Amino acid sequence: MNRLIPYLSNHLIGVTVMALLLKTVLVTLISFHAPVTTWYDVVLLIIGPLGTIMLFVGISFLFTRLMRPWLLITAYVIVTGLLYANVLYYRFYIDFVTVPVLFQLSNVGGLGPSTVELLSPWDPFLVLDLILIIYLMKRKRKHHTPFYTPNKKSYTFTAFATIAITFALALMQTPYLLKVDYDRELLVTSLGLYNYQFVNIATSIKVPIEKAMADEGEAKAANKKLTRTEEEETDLFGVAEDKNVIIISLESTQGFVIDEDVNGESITPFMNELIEDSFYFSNIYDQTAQGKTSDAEFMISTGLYPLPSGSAFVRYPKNTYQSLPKILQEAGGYQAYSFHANDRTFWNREEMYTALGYEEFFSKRDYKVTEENSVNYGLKDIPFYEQSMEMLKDLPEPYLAKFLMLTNHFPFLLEEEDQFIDKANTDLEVVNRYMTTVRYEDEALKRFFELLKEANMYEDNIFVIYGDHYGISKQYEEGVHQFLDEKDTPLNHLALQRIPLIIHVPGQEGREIDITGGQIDIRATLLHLLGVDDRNNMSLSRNLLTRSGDHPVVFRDGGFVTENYAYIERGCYNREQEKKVSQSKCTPYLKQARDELRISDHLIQRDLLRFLE
Ligand code: GP9
Ligand code: MN
Repeated sequence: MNRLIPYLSNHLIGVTVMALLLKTVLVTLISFHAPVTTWYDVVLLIIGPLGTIMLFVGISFLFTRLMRPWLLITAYVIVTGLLYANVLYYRFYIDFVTVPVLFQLSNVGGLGPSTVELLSPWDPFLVLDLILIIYLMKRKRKHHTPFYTPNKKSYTFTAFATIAITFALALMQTPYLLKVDYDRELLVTSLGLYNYQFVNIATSIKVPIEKAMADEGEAKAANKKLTRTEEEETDLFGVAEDKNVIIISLESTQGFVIDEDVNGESITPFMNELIEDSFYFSNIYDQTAQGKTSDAEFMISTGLYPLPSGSAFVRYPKNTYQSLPKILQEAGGYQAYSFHANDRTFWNREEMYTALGYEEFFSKRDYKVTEENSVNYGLKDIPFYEQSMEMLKDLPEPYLAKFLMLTNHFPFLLEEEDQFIDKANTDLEVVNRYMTTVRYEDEALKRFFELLKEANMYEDNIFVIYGDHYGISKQYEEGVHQFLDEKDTPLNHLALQRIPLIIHVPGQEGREIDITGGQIDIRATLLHLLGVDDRNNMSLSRNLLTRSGDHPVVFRDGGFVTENYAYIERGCYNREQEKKVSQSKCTPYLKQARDELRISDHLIQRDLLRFLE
């Protein structure tokens, strides 16, 4: 002890760095529940915060020796403050503070009166190290020992090198890390809470620059290109006028499961029955890209295509959109709500929902999520609906309520008690399990309808139920071909890209509509059924009840499918003849596809809709 105290006192900078590091590591483990399963994780956990802490503390070198103790304390307060702000924010939002939130303290204070409730008796431990630091400083002053500072150059080099190594290691572990800037949990656990702020800052600089390049002329030109003249009248226009709208996103649900069974037991018994009394669109294709669930939500809300890379939800949440909630609000005084028992920041939903005009987002924090009622990504679909009902009951009408299901998500995990059918019997376990999670999803849907009926809330809705994207990726598709007893051909692969689309209006007679269409068309179709004229809106969505089978359904990679032709995997196919044909047959459609994608991209990336409000 006799030697230790003077030693620590001499190395005050090192002591401060170590104290802040230790605290950050403990908080990351205990408060943020960082998953540490490998040695690699341990290394990242420790070096992640180290470089940035060193930089903060090192700022004191830039000033006179007299000021250094004060600057050291300032660095301590900043780092501890950032850490504690995140601890509090995380306790409430299960999320991390972003730089803009920090600058708008009222937002962090958005915790408001509940902040007191968020305090824990353990919190004072976060500043326990301050006692040691102040004691060491006082001792220094008493003994008139100089304020020891390490060599500036090597210190700065070590700090930057540590940061660089952290990024390199994190990227080696998760190569797409910087592309998923929506996944703050992953960023914080890979890069450390403080390095994550760099990513945060970089993102917030890039977006406004791209936006600044746009002008009004461009917006008008795009608007002209989109003006539609087709006849839109059908006998179904307005059949669901003034009804509440319930939109259900079936997680990872592909069309092939409909009417299929495993060992004689139906995979989707409820949906099969529902289809009998619904408009069932049997040829609708998945058009999502890297934004997956959020891309489907984006298309349905905006009538625009997903982005070529990344998710529009993540990259353009500050844009102006002519969204479904806004159109319905204007046309019929609707208010829009989204129900999804996941973190608010996943796919940046919280922020994007505001831009899209949602009134409220019922997310994980609004549900009782326990180990017993969760599987895989979180709350199971049946308790999800049971709990959602309680919130739905209180909403003012008319409402647009969107429900995002979750259980049928890769890798399709389910407890024994929730398995209502046998697994399939293909060579691929993932595919075998998929049948059981789809069956569970179907059961949850059935439960939701029962609950609505029990509460006398069933009749007054139009239900739009759609598969959000594929569940079985190309990697496992062989198992599906095996299940369906078909060959692995490009056209069979294309057929598997279909998702179910069921539009149910209680009281309306069911019919199958086999027009070739895409998810982007859901919006125009729904508006038509609600009796809302969509022709003046800037969207690429086409009404499935009037759509031409010759108009290409555009995929994000530039491919397409029409009634007769398809362009996939760089080949042009005649679908009826089931054979590859000359590229020239596809050329006009390919151009149309490119044009549509270009207009959509410009509208989003240059935020053109803001000029046309
Ligand atoms: C999670 C949900 C599922 O919130 O969106 O994620 P995804 O299907 O997009 O991977
Ligand atoms: Mn999904």
